[in-house]
Amino acid sequence: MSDVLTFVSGHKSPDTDSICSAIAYANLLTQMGTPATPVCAGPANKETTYVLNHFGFAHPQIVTNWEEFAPNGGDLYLTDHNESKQIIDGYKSMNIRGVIDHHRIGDFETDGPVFIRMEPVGCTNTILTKLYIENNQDIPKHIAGVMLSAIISDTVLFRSPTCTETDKEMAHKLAAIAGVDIESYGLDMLKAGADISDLSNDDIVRTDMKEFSEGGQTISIGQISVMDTTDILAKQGELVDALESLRSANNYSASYIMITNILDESTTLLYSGDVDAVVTKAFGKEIKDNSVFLPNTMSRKKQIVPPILGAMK
Ligand SMILES: [Mn+2]
Repeated sequence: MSDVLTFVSGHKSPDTDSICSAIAYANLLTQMGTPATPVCAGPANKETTYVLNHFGFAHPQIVTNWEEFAPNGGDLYLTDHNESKQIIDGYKSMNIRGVIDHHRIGDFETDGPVFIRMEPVGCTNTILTKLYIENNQDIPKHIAGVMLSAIISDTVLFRSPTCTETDKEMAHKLAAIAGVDIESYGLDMLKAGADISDLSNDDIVRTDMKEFSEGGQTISIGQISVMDTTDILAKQGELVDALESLRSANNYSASYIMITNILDESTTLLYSGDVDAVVTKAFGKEIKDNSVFLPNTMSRKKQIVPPILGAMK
């Protein structure tokens, strides 16, 4: 046995797939002979908290800097991300051994050889389900529950354009193992995540925030999902002000927040920064008061990031 510690982590501003993929992959590595510990980059959001409580998991340990957390280094597997800006700070001191992801490849670079499994599916946990099956590993009931939750979350109960037949197929396998009714459990879970009643404007614009870079400029894009946009859009001006504070504090060229209505599958995109031309070019729609309404739009990865980065070029 080696005494190297092995960790699995999802991205900064963790979402349900990020935390549950770390739990599921750490368990798979452990079952296959490499004891591994899941960690996360920050506190679980409401949806993920609901999931962890429902299936009886403790909150994984939070790591904000690898050099401080593991001064002697260790092995690190990344799930649900690969871009350097989304990896927990100080990761250069760790030995990155693998990546399981379903996002675009950004600026990913390692010192040594690495196990990579990337597929253009709707959720990292879909790929992990396949890895369990390919390795003839049983999926424990409660692990299947959090894996299913992640697929429901990332595909918004199979409604997102990122959802593939493979996601549905793996979700149904997981539901059978977990003993969960996908529709009723899924709606309860999404409802728990869509409760924004106690969030400040600063919290709202930072929800599920990710950074992206293009042509030497960095932008942030957050996403908040709700079942009714009336209350949140009533304070659109205040939210744009909060975005501007976020943008200037971090020197971003722009900060965006997607306000996604899960039920009618639309997104209102708010932004700050001198990017009217970028937004107009990206979406070809009328912009008004730093916002643009995008029907049939739920996916940051597929429908927001590519047009915005494309328009920045
Ligand atoms: Mn994901």
